[in-house]
Amino acid sequence: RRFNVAIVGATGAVGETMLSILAEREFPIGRLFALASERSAGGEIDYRGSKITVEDLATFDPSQVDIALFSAGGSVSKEYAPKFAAAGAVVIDNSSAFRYDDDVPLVVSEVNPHALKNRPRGIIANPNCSTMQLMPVLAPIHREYGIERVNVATYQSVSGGGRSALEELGKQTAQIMNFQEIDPQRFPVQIAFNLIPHIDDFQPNGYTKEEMKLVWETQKILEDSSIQVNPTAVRVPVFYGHSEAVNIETKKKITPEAARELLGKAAGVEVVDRHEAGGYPTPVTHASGKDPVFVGRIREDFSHPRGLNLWVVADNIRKGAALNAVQLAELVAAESAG
Ligand code: A2P
Ligand code: 11C
Repeated sequence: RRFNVAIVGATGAVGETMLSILAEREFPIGRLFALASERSAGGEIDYRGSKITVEDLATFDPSQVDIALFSAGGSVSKEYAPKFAAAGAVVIDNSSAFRYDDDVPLVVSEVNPHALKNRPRGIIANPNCSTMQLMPVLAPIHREYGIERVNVATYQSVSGGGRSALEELGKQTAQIMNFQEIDPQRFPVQIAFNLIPHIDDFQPNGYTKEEMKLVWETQKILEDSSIQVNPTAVRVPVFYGHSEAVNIETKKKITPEAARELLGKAAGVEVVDRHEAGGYPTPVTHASGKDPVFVGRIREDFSHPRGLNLWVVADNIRKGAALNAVQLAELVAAESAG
């Protein structure tokens, strides 16, 4: 069986990667619809050598769509995802619009695929990139050793902020190298040659929403609200690939050797952990453009009897967004085959 697929936000950083991953993985597409705003309607995008005309989401008829992948921001999802679902499409939504609703499953393909079947609203949420890459690493450890607490500091690349954010890092870098004044637009302060401990909106408790997503989404995906998560989310001047310094406290002690062995067998995870120069993953040398979540610097936390340290790196646009969305589409497609 073939599926009519719509990409909402097809001209964006995530949308265009969704298209290339659908092609790479030879998703069984019948008709493909590339949707965006009125601004880019009428333009053309390339899919496996043929041209597809971008259509305006606002005037598009969703009744012909089987599976819709949304990545055009929360407000677009809030307005249009229910319309697509009502018209009969299964919606896979990459925004934070529905992630915390009890009747919307939040799914990482390797971790909780069973949750996707229970979708009374016809909407499945794709996790946020910073939580996404942690899950294939934490889930097997949680299953065997029980995770009580996670301390995580993120080092998030600018591509998480979309095309305009990528452009701002490029432009500011060139301006600073040429001794020109910069004028921050997309980020609150200068991002080139700087770090910004502020992603998404501040919450009443003093954390940012990006930090709270790590708490809410980890508990929902691992189906365990007793896991404590203590997050700090930082934007760094890297184009592609989020990195995370992670410290976990488990119920049963896990040694670095046991962690290396367990993670070596985990789906979607690649261990890169040699104690030598370059023997650890970085966004540029390992993650960018690749599918796995890379883990290195696995070592005992000698300040705690059951603590372990990890360094986790992945391509935030691929596993963190577009790849997982396509993997969820594959799971949905497999339902009608089985
Ligand atoms: P457009 O190119 O027409 O603005 P990014 O995250 O890289 O900034 O991309 C955002 C994506 O969401 C783009 O494809 C953008 O389309 C799309 N988008 C933004 N606002 C709307 C809207 N109101 N209706 C439809 N698509 C939208
Ligand atoms: C970032 N994580 O790196 C964000 C992007 O909740 O889907 C995705 C925001 C979200 O800026």
